[in-house]
Amino acid sequence: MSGVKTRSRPAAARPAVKPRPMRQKASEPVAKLRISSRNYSSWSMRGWLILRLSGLPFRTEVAQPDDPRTRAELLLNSSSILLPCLEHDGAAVWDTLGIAEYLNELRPEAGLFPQDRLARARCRSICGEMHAGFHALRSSLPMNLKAHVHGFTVWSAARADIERILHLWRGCLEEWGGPWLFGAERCVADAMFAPVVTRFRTYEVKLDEVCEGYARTIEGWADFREWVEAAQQEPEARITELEFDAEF
Ligand SMILES: N[C@@H](CCC(=O)N[C@@H](CS)C(=O)NCC(=O)O)C(=O)O
Repeated sequence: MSGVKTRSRPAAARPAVKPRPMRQKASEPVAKLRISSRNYSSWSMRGWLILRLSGLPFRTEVAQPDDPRTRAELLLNSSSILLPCLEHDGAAVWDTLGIAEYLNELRPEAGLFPQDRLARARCRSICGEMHAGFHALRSSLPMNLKAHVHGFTVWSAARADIERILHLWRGCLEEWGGPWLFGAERCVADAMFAPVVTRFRTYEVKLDEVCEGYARTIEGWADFREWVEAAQQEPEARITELEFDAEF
């Protein structure tokens, strides 16, 4: 893992990335993103970060997916009942990648996907891989932003997932020069892998220099920090059920 040469510089020496403008178009309807737990729901975190990347003004509503009335209501909007779910201008969009594609169509200027065709192809591939895979990692190292686990033993299947993720990160950082996966600008892929960074921190997964640099880049992202801070304030409730949900 160590000794990989990349064109990216150490995080501290890099110039700050310009924040994206948060302009609201004159007649734009206010969007609503329904999420579940900020502390435990990695998909909610991804959806929320992607919305922030898009620059679309939105409000966030925290649903209690284990409450029967909420479940019935969620079912009306998203047949999967799963969160996050975006409601905007008559559209209900669920599933993180569905939300990303919707926002990309709505706000192409936001650069949710890289401009370069080859980079965009890789971006879609690794986002899809994150979305559909890494089940061992997701189930045995669940996201829990409030926790810190010392001496955690990572079983072999989860270790293989971790190695694959680090391989993907190194490949992108080397090819596009960092500090984000696809170069100087954040994109959907960074939002997709942001919860993985939190898992690495929670369970003390050791990273080589290149991946550690990328993890720090994610941790320096103002929107990411805002989410993590809000998660610290989240009241504990109904959580044991969520904590062991393999999809988290
Ligand atoms: N593939 C979906 C996964 C969404 C998902 O699993 N959401 C979980 C929260 S992280 C959920 O809504 N669980 C509630 C339930 O299963 O009732 C996505 O990309 O949005």
